Amino acid sequence: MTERTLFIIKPNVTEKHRIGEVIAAIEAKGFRIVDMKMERWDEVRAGGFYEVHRGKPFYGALVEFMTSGPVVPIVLEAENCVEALRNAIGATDPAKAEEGTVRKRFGDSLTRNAVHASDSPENAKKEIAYVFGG
Ligand code: FUP
Repeated sequence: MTERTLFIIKPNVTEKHRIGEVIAAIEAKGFRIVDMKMERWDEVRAGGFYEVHRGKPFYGALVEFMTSGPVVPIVLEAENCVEALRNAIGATDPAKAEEGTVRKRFGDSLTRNAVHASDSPENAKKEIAYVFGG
């Protein structure tokens, strides 16, 4: 089934000027870009996005990282897009991600793990609405 998901290129990638490489990797795997922008998040915006993690030990560092530079949110479309993109980005911790995955290639640490991808079709809808409005 054709579905959509939210993909976000995080500040450690934008800082290293490797946005193009990440997008090329994703397009090469067959994901179609249907919307995209570059913006800087403040604490309220980043905190709201990661609301489910509020109170966890890594929450402060996560919000600090996500507000440290520009992010590039992208809406992607493909067959089975949510699960396929999760497979393409690899494990949350880049050190544990498989060879060839986006997080293995572009992640620097568990916090600075290069990209976000929605973890379910329901969350994809919510996150696209949160980030792109509507
Ligand atoms: P993921 O769905 O793979 O992005 O992972 P989570 O939703 O569990 O976590 C969201 C973000 O919090 C991760 F991208 C990185 C960060 N995180 C940590 O810094 N430490 C942890 O132990 C878990 C997550």
